[in-house]
Amino acid sequence: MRDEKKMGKAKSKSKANGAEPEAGSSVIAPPPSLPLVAVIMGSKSDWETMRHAAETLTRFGVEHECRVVSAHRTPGWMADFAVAAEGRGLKVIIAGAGGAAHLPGMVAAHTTVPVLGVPVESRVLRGVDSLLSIVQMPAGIPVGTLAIGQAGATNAALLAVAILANEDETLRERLREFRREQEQQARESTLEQL
Ligand code: RP5
Repeated sequence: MRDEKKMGKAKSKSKANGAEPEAGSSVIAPPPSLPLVAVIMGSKSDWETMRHAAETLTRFGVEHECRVVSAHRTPGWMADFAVAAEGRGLKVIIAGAGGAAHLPGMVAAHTTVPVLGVPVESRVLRGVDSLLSIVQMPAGIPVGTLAIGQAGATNAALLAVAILANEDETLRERLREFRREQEQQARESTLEQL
């Protein structure tokens, strides 16, 4: 969070659009406000998974943007996005991709902003291909790889919040509160008596 007033506004909406960038666009347009986290994905078809990252960031009031950026279909635009990330003030990039999931690794190769990779469940191989593509980075270019699918997307956002919370005590307290609520729900769970 940059400041509390700004965060208050951000709680209600993200800059989620899931929209394709304009063909041939090589300039990253300045956003109306400054997102701290980017949620990017290789295809619009990844949104059903990646929306869980966006929803979690919204829950914590973290300014973020959501974009389709493809390592294969928009390689030049992907490189422009990654190179511009630090200068735009992004602190974490969450990148989801499926199949030959090169997006997280290729983005990480172009920036020192931390990249968290979410393997999207692919149709043919159920996301195992995505997982192996993302997790097996060569030493020197790290991608923090999460679980396949919704859990990975949610946890990527929670990790992004934890990273930002290192510099933001308000956000740290929201994380603690989230854990308390989660624990309470688990402890209060009741099961059908057989
Ligand atoms: C990857 O290819 C995307 O991340 C997506 O998971 C997968 C399939 O893309 P579509 O064919 O559904 O656009 O680049």
